[in-house]
Amino acid sequence: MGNLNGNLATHLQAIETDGFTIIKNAINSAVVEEIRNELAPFCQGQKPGRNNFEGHHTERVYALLAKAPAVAKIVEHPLVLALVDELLPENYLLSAALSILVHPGETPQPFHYDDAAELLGVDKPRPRFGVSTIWAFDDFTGTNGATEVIPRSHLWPEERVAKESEAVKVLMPAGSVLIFDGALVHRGGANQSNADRLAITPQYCSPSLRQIENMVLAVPPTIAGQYSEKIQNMLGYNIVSPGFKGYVDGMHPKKLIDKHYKGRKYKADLPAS
Ligand SMILES: O=C(O)CCC(=O)C(=O)O
Repeated sequence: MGNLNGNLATHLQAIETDGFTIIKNAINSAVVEEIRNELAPFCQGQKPGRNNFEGHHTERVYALLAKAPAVAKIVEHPLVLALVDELLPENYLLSAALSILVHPGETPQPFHYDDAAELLGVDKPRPRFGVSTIWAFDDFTGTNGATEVIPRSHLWPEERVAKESEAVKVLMPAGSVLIFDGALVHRGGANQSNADRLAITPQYCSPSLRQIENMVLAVPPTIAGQYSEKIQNMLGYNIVSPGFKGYVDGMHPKKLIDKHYKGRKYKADLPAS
């Protein structure tokens, strides 16, 4: 199991400066296998990507928390969340959680960044609105489609165009995680090997941003109930103040998971008077 061991500040500094950091071997091979096994039924070659971004030689599985419950182990991985806690405002959301199985023959993905915060009318460089992670479920090698990042591109102006020569391959063993600023330019690499490359990308965003995946529809209350309160909150089963954002029919959304939920006005945590 990877360990921040007081390196939290080093990782945070790397994300501030370079836009990314890597925690090697953050999960062990048993967890890697458990998640791979849960995903396998959804990766049977039936649903190749629908465009160059998804990748015509790639299989993507969305709404993962409705399909592969062990994925929760990486979504709420304590080392990752220790960093996200520092990088995003309280009550941040899970914006996306999908797997990306890149088959041999895949071409490079277009360069992009994940936060889509330009929709807010805030050009880069801008305050941080998102943090993305990419977990390796196969070793990321020089030839099998390892994610490529452009160091420091989270600080670029909006109009700057990425050059091929600026991209750096993220080489890391299975079980490791790349953590990066939502404005960092990156892409999935070309798979020129003869083996598949599996990754899962949980992405987190500011509570003021719309999630990429519509999480409360993707993971309905009957399924969300099996997860921790932290995950339920990140999916959107929570009220965020100010503004009472997230209520359903005037009520706390956790009531859809547990009809006995007492809501935010419940006083049990207050000292008895
Ligand atoms: O597959 C990868 O390595 C990166 C994929 C990615 O960045 C995306 O689809 O947003």
